[in-house]
Amino acid sequence: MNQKNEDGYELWLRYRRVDNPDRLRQYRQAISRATVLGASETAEIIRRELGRALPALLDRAVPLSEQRPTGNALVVGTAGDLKPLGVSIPQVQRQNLGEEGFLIRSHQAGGDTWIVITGNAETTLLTGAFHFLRLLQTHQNIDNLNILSRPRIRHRLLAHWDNLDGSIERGYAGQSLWQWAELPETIDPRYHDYARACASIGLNGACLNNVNAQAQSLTTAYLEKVAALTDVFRPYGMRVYLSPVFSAPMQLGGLPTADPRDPAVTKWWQKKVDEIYRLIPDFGGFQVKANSEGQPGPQDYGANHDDGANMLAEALAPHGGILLWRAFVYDVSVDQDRAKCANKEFEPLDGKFRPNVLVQAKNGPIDFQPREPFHPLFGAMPQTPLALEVQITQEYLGQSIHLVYLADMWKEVLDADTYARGPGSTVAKIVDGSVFGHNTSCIVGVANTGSDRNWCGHHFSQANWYVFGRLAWDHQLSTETITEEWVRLTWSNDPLVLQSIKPMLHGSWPACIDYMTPLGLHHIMQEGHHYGPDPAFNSAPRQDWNCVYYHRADREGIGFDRSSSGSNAVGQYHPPLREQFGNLTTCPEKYLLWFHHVPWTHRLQSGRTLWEEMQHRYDEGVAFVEKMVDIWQGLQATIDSQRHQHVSQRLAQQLENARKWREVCLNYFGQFVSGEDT
Ligand code: GCW
Repeated sequence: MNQKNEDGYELWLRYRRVDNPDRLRQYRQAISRATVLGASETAEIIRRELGRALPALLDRAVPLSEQRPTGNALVVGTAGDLKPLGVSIPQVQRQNLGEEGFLIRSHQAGGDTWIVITGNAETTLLTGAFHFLRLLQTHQNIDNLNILSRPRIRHRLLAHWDNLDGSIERGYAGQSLWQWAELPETIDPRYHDYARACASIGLNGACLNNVNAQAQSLTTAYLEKVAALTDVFRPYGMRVYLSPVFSAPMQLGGLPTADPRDPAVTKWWQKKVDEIYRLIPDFGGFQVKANSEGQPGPQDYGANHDDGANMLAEALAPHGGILLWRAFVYDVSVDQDRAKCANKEFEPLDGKFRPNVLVQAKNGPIDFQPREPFHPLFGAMPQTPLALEVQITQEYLGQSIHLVYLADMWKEVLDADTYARGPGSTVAKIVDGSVFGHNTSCIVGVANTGSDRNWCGHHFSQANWYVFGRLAWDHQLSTETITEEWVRLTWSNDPLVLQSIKPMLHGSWPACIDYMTPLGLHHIMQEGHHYGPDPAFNSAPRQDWNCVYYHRADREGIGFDRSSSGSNAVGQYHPPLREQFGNLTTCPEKYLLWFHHVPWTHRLQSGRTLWEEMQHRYDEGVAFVEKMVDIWQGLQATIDSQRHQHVSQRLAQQLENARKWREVCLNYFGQFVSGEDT
């Protein structure tokens, strides 16, 4: 079978003819025509999407109209618009849908059956339409539909670390999508495709510029460009956010200070925010990195995070904007253990933030490592809504060269029990607001998109964008469900493809941990670019930028002692976790070297000594990449050669890199291990 070549631009929206004859028959029977009610731009987008998808999937014409259909049909409209057609959505159900939910329901209209997609706003109809198309793309039964779905988290954002010169910090898929030089006059058609892709997986916001921000992004000229992008995104239900630099009042306003307690500074921000809302009435808000890695912030003036955050939040509040204040801070004067810094700075501020402030923490306390225990800030600030930030772009996980599927990593974090209000206080439930009763919530994914034709560099990195959106919408979905969807949508519904790719995806993250940083090791990547291994590195300007700071290997053993006899970072977790993590014998082995300095001869559950186990893990990690190479080879005849070759080349590189990781790490750590330890 020779498949037509594909370049990956279509992502998971490929709309190939349904190649299951029974399903095709069912779909053709159920959808003889389609009606999209409403005259808005969004309704037009839905019409375009259905006009593109249905004839392609069903391989025949599907007439589209704005009229009451005859025959079996797909009907899309808000509850209000459906009424004249005799479709009434009960009040309770409408309430249940909330602002963003959609309902897909089979409806008897005389002798005909309609499949009705509805919701309270037009953008929710778009999400519902994409959901329905996904059912067809993945060959699901569409008889007797009754699907009500609403997001568990209110703000679901991609954060772009894009600089105004077009480069992307930690971007591995080309240049920024935003053509600042051409905006606002020229609208790159790709902006529509970007918003469409985001909408299709339920995302509703994008922060356009790097958190290491430039003041220029707040100038009127740039705001006009941002407004033009917003005009494109709006009908897709996507809001726009910006990262302001805290010192902007000095750089742009010529003020002598950016002290948040100075009335002139407050005034400057108010005027700036008012200007933003004049140009962009539905502007989402700000995401701020302050007093972190050299960025300016309130502490430069003896003020604190709450002063800075509240000043900006007050400017945004009258317009309905939110303020995401990042908790990624690690000032050595706060604590010698970087993992403890954020809690030490932020916990005392709980209760001091304005209602539209969300404190944003990364999934773990260090920095997007292949695996980290959850960030102890989740559960430590009951009075403050906390936003969760994960990194879709694979800064520390092989960038766009390694196939590493992040679904299970995020799920592990979301499902982690913080015990903040007893058992069941998972990170997911803290983030969605349900544990502490907050009515605002947010999840942020650092984007992996760029100007590469396939958007993400690696065809398989698209899966991480996809799964981020799906989990942001519903963190209760199983990763198996999402994986199955993505493979069917992106590759094929062919059972051989499914059976081959699903285990590759689910095995790829554990394998990456094993060949890079097994058993709780972390941050032993090369300085700066963070790509390869460099466990010996010890010449950074700060201790906690050195790899030796993190692994602490010596003649006795290896690992960072964060138990109560060490840095006591375990003390930042609620019981029973602090005891569990703090005790060498009860600490889950996946976090062993994160929390303990462990003797080389310590025996693990496998019966192997630590050193034997480390060697075993590195071997296992490499072996899995070898397996992926084989599995992929077996799909040569089933996958189009363009994408097949692209992935093959990257897998070959990944294998070479994984072997390198094993060689470098085992050689280096092996020096500390004496004959008797092995
Ligand atoms: O992981 C580190 C990255 C920086 C990044 C920083 C942050 C945007 O290496 O490139 O800066 O985190 O999250 O602020």
